[in-house]
Amino acid sequence: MFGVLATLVGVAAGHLVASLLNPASSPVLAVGSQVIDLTPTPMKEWAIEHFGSNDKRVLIGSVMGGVLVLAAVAGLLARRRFVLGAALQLVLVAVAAFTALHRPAAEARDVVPSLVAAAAGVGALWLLDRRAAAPDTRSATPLTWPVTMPTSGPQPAPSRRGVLVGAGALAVTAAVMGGAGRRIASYRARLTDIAFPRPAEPAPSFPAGIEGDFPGITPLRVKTSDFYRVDTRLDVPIVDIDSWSLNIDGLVDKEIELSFDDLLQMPMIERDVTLTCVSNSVGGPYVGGARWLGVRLADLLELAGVQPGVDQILSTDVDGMTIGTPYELATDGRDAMIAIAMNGDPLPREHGYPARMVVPGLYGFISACKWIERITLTTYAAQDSYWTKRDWATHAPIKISSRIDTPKVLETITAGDTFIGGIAWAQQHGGMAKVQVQIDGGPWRDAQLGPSAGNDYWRQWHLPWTAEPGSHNLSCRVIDGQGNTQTAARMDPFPEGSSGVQQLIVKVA
Ligand SMILES: Nc1nc2c(c(=O)[nH]1)N[C@H]1C(S)=C(S)[C@@H](COP(=O)(O)O)O[C@H]1N2
Ligand SMILES: [Mo]
Repeated sequence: MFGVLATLVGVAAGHLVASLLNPASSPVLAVGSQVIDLTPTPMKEWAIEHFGSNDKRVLIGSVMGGVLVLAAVAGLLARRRFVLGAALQLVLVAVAAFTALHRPAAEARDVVPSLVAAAAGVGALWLLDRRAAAPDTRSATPLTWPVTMPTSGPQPAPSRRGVLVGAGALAVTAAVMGGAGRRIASYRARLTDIAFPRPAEPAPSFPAGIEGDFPGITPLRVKTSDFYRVDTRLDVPIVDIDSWSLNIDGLVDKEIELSFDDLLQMPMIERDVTLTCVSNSVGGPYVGGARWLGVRLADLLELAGVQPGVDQILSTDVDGMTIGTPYELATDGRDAMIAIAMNGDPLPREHGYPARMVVPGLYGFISACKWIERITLTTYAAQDSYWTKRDWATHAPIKISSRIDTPKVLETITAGDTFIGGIAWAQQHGGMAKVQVQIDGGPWRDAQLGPSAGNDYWRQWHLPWTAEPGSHNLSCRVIDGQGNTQTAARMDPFPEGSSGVQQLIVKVA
């Protein structure tokens, strides 16, 4: 109990100090991030599949749980010998300090929150321990000066009241510090207003989706706040737009450094692009459509002058995370860009503020570097990126796929006239020709397609259906403009993206 409370005080103090310096150096977050990086790929896959977007909360919860169990042990040890308990606490903090200092972009001052956590934790433990050992002033004989502690005979009972008051005060302190830390971090995370230039190449006007007429189908443009998020971070980096810059280096004629204002001066393109995660299983949620505004990657590379022999564009984010993009694919004429706005607003922190890469047709893990700070022209032989080190593919074009949004898995619907509907996407250039639906293993029937927002964007579809009572098996598949049909051959997301055809069972009553 004491150990747990003292540790909470320490962790909260560390979190508060970290929110002022660098939120990622908070002891819990540092350890949590380290756990993410060390988790073997199959286990990560399993976590994403079972906890979905809750995977981070589950992780933080387990790290905290583990720490608190050790903290309780520290508390018990401290009751016997204070030094032992304090030592165990210090070991815990040392682990946090070590991980905070070993993050890719760590600075020396990242150790400060852990030091504060250590001081506060051990201090709290000492206070509680002393209270517990202090004689109860109410039941003791009136104090006389000088106080003579009995050297033999029955020891006075420790003051229960003193312990409770001390524990309560510490609990309140921990809660206040923890809460303040969160508040400060989110206050510092608010975005500055940016006046965006008019795009030199605006996107065509965006068609109205069919979601209004066919409720349950994913909106043609996903609300920014509903857009899926996948990254290795527990927090979001707080980037100061005035000191941020985008650097281009490696095998280039001259190194380039551009401030955010420099970027704003360049010609902007605006594009509707569908982003997909390689970890998405067939029918899964990690795919979204948005309108992006940014500078063409080709224009930026031209400023630097790319030398012969380059086959990888290695992007580095503000914390040293790396993503490798195949050079020949990113520069084959597709609208690869460094985006600074999403659906007309600055990129939200979660999606890469102040700038990120967007490359149509490539999975996010080999293209969509958020919080980007450096673009290095290099080779796969010379440099490995984060996921390549974890054995994921280097060349992974998005596989054509489709999803049934409505009816839902295991949903019970009423018999009669209804519809089946969803979303589908094909690779760039080819575009999309058809979506087909199969009911109870019958013939594949052509669905009606929603409006097109270009070849780099997904498309809605629906098929009228007269649902007979009973249980039904529904599937869908997409056929692209070059005649390729979405394969039924099942593949897991690792190492280059899932394939197969979604099958779901619905009940009609
Ligand atoms: N810096 C950084 N960029 C990143 C990632 C990351 O972990 N760190 N994750 C990538 C992955 S796997 C995907 S699918 C996309 C997701 O982008 P979103 O979160 O904006 O949807 O971002 C990519 N960019
Ligand atoms: Mo991803």
